[in-house]
Amino acid sequence: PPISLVGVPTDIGAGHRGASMGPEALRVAGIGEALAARGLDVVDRGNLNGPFNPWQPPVDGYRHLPAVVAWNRTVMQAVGTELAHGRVPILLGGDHCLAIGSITAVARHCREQGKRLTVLWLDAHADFNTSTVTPSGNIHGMPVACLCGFGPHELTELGGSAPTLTPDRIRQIGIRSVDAGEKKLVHDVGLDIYDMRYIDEVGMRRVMEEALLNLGADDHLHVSFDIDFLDPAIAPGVGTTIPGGPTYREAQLCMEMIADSGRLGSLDIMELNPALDVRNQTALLTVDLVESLFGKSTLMRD
Ligand code: DIR
Ligand code: MN
Ligand code: MN
Ligand code: MN
Repeated sequence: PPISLVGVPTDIGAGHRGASMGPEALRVAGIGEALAARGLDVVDRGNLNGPFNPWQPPVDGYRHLPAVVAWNRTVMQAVGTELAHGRVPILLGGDHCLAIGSITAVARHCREQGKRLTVLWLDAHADFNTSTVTPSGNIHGMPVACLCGFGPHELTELGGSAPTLTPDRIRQIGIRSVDAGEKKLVHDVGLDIYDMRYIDEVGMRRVMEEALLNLGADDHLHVSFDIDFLDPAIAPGVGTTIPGGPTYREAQLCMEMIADSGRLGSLDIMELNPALDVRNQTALLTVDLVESLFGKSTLMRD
């Protein structure tokens, strides 16, 4: 299927400045060329526009809520347009709050097409905070909660009504940092979390087999890839590094098994922070992994 790259140059929901430069770092690392070299039809739509980051403290538990809403409306519109044209949108973030708009558009598309949506959330964090339990007020720590109906109505009802998703449609992989109040919430809603301990115990292969189990022909798979999923030893260019993440080989296997499912319909690449990177190595690694996500392998013919 044809692919559209959509840049979203903002760090409006993050706790560090710099993810706004993510889209350009991914382009400099050759994301478009790498996908085109796989024989895919790739169009770069350029960057979306939105409010600048005023770098204000949180108000009532949310930092920059009106600007976060504005960016997410624009993202929802852009992703919806690509899906309606039968294309696979790749969102180049930008911080992870933008997954609210992205996944809200994907959920609407699936409803219209009678498809079931499964979301794979690759992240060090559960991103299930709310205004009352957040330690930071940063909305990039809240997108999964918002999508499940917990959050400000402007975000939970971005697509018209809440919830956009039920927790059973989400599988989280690589989790190793969950805040105290957030722990209770993810437990209460029964979120399907394949945390690092589980990956250690059973291995990435079985984790992915379980996470991808029962995907049928009518399923749309959305991958929301927070680059801090990766171990900081290989991916230093993110705002919130958490030690003990997937290695290069584990991350490759994760991507290859998603590719093998044949169901990938949309992708977010979030939280890449070039201001914290080392000679663009995290962007280059991301492009390498995205090639695998779109089917590159050592021995199989294209
Ligand atoms: C933390 C950080 N849990 C917060 N979250 C991040 O501020 O809510 N998510 N970095 O990706
Ligand atoms: Mn994260
Ligand atoms: Mn995240
Ligand atoms: Mn589709």
